[in-house]
Amino acid sequence: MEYIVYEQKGEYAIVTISREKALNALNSAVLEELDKVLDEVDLETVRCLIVTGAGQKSFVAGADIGEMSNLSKAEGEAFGKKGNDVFRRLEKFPIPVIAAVNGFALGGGCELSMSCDIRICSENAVFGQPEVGLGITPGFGGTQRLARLVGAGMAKQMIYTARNIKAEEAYRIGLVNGVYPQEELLPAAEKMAAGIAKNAPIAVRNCKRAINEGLDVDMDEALIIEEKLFGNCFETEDQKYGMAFFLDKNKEKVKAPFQNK
Ligand code: DAK
Repeated sequence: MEYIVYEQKGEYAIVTISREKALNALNSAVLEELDKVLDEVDLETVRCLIVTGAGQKSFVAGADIGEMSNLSKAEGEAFGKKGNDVFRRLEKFPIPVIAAVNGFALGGGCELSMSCDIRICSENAVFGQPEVGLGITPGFGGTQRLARLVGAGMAKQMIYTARNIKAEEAYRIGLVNGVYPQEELLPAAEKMAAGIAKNAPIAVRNCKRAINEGLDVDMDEALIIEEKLFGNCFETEDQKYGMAFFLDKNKEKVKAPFQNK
């Protein structure tokens, strides 16, 4: 692959968008490779994914404005679908995805981070949806995901004004869960990924589904979704082992890794 670097590190893996000379902007090739790399994730062994950008300046500075500038309506729609499909795939990816936002996350970059389960960022990170300044609307889910994450009022302010916000403000409004010095960002993401990876994988996956699917329906339906996914954990080896370990009075024992079974 030309623009994506994929590295598996034990039970988690890192996807790095690597198109540094254009601040990792998303052109069609990057979007296609991002889709392809998800096919390569070995879901038997990888329990958490980290998405980040190459370099110390930018996570993703948006969709590629050069490529988009001459699109016809039909081409614009096709480009939008390509982005939407891969972002949605990431959002519904069976395992948790952490965005380690290492700089600019503008337009499609902010939208990419919002399709991940968790966002943490470096101190120099900048978030924004500048699309209305370019004559378009956010097109990779920005109007929908930003409003769900930070509330409609704040999302509308950010989107209508096209004003960028810095890391601390992103933290204050709940867009990111933590802010780190640049050199500590990836280690923090890796530590979080490793922490997630050591929990029972079937239970973690079911939590992701329960939260995501539950947020799309009313509370009555949401609780039924939760019940089913809760029930689905029973009779797994990991549930039996996890509970038996807790009930075992011999606290000297070291907890064995969960088996994903
Ligand atoms: N696209 C293409 N190239 C980009 C880019 C982008 N989004 N952002 C930066 N670059 C390129 C620059 O052109 C420059 O290339 P060279 O001139 O060196 O060849 C290189 O990266 C370095 O950028 P700068 O020289 O501008 O660096 P600065 O530090 O001065 O400024 C900046 C950094 C991030 C503030 C600035 O580059 C900037 O404002 N970039 C654009 C940010 C932006 O507006 N992003 C949002 C794009 S709109 C759709 C679905 C989704 C979307 C659209 C349609 N459909 C449904 C159809 C999404 C839209 C967007 O994301």
